[in-house]
Amino acid sequence: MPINVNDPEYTKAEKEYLEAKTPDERLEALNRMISHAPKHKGAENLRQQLTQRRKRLEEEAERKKKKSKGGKGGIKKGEMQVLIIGKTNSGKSSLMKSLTNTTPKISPVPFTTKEPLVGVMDYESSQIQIIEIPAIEGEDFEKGIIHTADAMVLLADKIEDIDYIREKLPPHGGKEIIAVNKSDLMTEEEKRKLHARMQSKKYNFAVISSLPYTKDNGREELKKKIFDSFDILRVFTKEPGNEKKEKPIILQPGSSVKDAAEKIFKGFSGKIIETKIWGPSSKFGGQIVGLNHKLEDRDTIEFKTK
Ligand SMILES: Nc1nc2c(ncn2[C@@H]2O[C@H](COP(=O)(O)OP(=O)(O)O)[C@@H](O)[C@H]2O)c(=O)[nH]1
Ligand SMILES: [Mg+2]
Repeated sequence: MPINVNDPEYTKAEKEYLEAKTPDERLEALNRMISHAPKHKGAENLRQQLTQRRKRLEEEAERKKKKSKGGKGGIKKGEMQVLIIGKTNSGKSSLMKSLTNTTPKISPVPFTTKEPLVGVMDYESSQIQIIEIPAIEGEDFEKGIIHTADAMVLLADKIEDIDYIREKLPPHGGKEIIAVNKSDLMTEEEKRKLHARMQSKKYNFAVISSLPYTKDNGREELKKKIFDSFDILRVFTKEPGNEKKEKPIILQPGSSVKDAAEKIFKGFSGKIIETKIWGPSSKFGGQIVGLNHKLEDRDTIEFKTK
């Protein structure tokens, strides 16, 4: 027979246990129930039930962990990595489809995306890795990847959801871009008000529609904001007599010719006998510079080697 527990801490923990959205939350609440469960003999059964439940939850968590480690393997972090984070049905998969080379399943059924989905967005001759992670309020949401991402698009179809998402995020060093989706369902007046509110909050934001056929949908602006959130230098390289390579190498701002060479492979800078440079950091096209020359975005370098 269930016994009545009067401890308010226990009742609170039980309520949170029942309402928990993720296994972690559930386990945490259960641990508090256990610590506030009555200690007397009459409650022995209850205590036993609770600890058994905990064992099951822990085993389940362990199994999940193994599953996510095996099979698909981890996600290899791209040089520029951006996450799409939001509640279910906010349009994450639709946005993923319109920004990248992926064809995710799009559906009004809640929690359709159960695993992170990785795609690539080509922008300004850079490849940006974009990852849709499962809905933030669902049980497939995993915080881990947020710690190391370079930037994240917080996607909402209601302005109220933005604070909810931000509160759920663990501490991170990535840039946040706020995107309010489904602007095709808003009137001009609503859009104007939304812009004003976002500006007054000083958000870095874009108002978008992810539906492919919508015009004036804010997606180009969002792409630019994603790209601009990376403080990077793109430097093109070429060999004497050849065209420059299509893909730039990506460097930190303030990098030198030597840094660029070492990025190509370690020790390469030692083999260079002459460097010519074209673009923003050069006084004139084909200027000969030393290894300490500071590069700028969109420079082209030509290395002559031994
Ligand atoms: N009107 C409108 N509907 C959208 C937009 N983006 C997504 N949807 C719809 O919202 C539902 C959920 O989309 P989905 O991309 O699967 O959302 P997710 O759960 O966040 O990945 C689908 O029915 C989409 O067609 C948009 O910009 N405008
Ligand atoms: Mg989805």
